[in-house]
Amino acid sequence: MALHAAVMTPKGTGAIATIHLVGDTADKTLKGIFKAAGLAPVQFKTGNILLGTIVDADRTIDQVTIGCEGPEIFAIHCHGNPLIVEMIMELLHSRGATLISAEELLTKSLTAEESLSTIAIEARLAQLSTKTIAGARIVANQIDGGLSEQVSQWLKDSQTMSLDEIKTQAEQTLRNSEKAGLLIVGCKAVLAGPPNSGKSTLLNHLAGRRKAVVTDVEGTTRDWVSAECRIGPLYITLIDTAGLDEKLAANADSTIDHVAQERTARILTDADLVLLVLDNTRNVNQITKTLLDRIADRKVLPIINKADLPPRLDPHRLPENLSRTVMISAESGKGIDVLKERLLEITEAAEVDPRTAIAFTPRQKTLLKQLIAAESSQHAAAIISELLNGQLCLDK
Ligand SMILES: Nc1nc2c(ncn2[C@@H]2O[C@H](COP(=O)(O)OP(=O)(O)O)[C@@H](O)[C@H]2O)c(=O)[nH]1
Ligand SMILES: [Mg+2]
Repeated sequence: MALHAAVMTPKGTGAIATIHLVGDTADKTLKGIFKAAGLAPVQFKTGNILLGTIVDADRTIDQVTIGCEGPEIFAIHCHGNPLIVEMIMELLHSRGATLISAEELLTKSLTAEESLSTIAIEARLAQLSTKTIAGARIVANQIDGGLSEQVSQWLKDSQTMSLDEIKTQAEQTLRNSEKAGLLIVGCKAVLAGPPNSGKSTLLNHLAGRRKAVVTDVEGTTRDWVSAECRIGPLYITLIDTAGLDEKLAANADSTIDHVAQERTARILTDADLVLLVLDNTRNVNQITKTLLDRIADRKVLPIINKADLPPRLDPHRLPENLSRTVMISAESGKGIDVLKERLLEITEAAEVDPRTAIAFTPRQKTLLKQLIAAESSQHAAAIISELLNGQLCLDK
């Protein structure tokens, strides 16, 4: 392979950053810019770790360790300051390395390994961006087991296994994939509800810091604010939207409100889960038809907030699909534990066995759907081999 360099650690400042230098001239290039500590001449032997400095002519850039991962693969571990990383990358570039992203570099080296199936390569790539430990376990299991194993089995048994059997398994895999996706890429939860019900207060409580503006003026949160939090095994992006208020939406003079409402509607469509925050001090009319329509086909967790104040909302008058409510006080934190439990229950994320087959890329999901719709065994066989060894598709 020609000489390539990539920063393997995520963007931002960490204590240490790792740069990979890969290619047939990597050894020679490194010898030109690395000065080993001590007197011994530099010997890059697979398995060795060397301590020294990266130098550009007379200028020392950083003290580093170099891991010799293979005859043509080196990992330079430098200090995490992005400026140092940039200087080393510039130096490597000036010595002939093409600078690429971690994903691109990994894809290059993985596709060069002929024994790896497309699913295995996808799993190795997905490991770079997995959001939770449970998700990482699931993805790691797909390299040899899980989906790789299931699809190989289909390929092997295509003569003995009936198409219906394969389709039933494919359907199950797709169902499991939805829950597992919440662990692999994270869960998007949208806070919705009438203005002033306490959405921003709840976001701040769950995120553990003050982020969304809390006021008692209706329609304060005109745009949206997001925050990350962990609940059990889940990594959740909470999105606080503009109150889904018909009065605001209908207000033709206020373009900002209108735009905010439109955006809210779009965010709602994308969400994995809606946290519907209702106000304990207002009657059931706070739930407007617009609001109901917008959350109609979504997974909804109904929350009654302001439990510390005298109640006016009769839970029995709520629509059937919103009847299993959780009472909380976002201000005092009362009931938040139950809310977290219900959230895990609704997403069913904790139930995913990491050994099961999971589709974790759009390519895999599309092919599984095609397989379920396949009309003949020949067509199915073609889809199955495409699934296992087809062209890698890097579009997210
Ligand atoms: N008593 C009480 N007040 C609350 C509670 N949660 C929020 N509030 C108040 O309700 C008002 C509206 O809250 P906010 O979070 O801005 O509502 P949003 O419009 O839904 O984002 C603020 O004055 C909050 O302090 C609660 O649990 N109890
Ligand atoms: Mg708000």
